[in-house]
Amino acid sequence: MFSTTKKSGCSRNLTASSGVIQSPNYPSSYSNVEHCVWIIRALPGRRIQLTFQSFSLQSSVFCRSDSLMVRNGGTPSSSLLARLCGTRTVSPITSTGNLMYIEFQSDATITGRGFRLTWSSARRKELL
Ligand SMILES: [Ca+2]
Repeated sequence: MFSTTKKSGCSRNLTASSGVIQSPNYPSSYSNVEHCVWIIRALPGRRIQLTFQSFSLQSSVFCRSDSLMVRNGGTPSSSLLARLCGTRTVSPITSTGNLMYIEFQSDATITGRGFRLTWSSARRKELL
């Protein structure tokens, strides 16, 4: 049941039980004016965990310039689990349900190396 459906550009719908998400061109720097959305859809009753191997985006106040946003659900209006930028160690992020909406954006100047993460889904108790 592995499938990856291409949306536009770097955006993807992900329905496998695990996988890798990385910024465009990683491990080289991402470009200016990127916009990628990854929607992870796990099986009902499962939850999703992201584990970051590396994270380095342009740093900015409130991550207004470049950002990675992780939402607890499958839409852009789902509640925000994390808004990330800068160069940092990111702790694992876990959803409460079987959907996760991940959005990467960069503005018109200054890029960074980007990020790489692995995601996996498991029955609720297995991740806790
Ligand atoms: Ca930037």
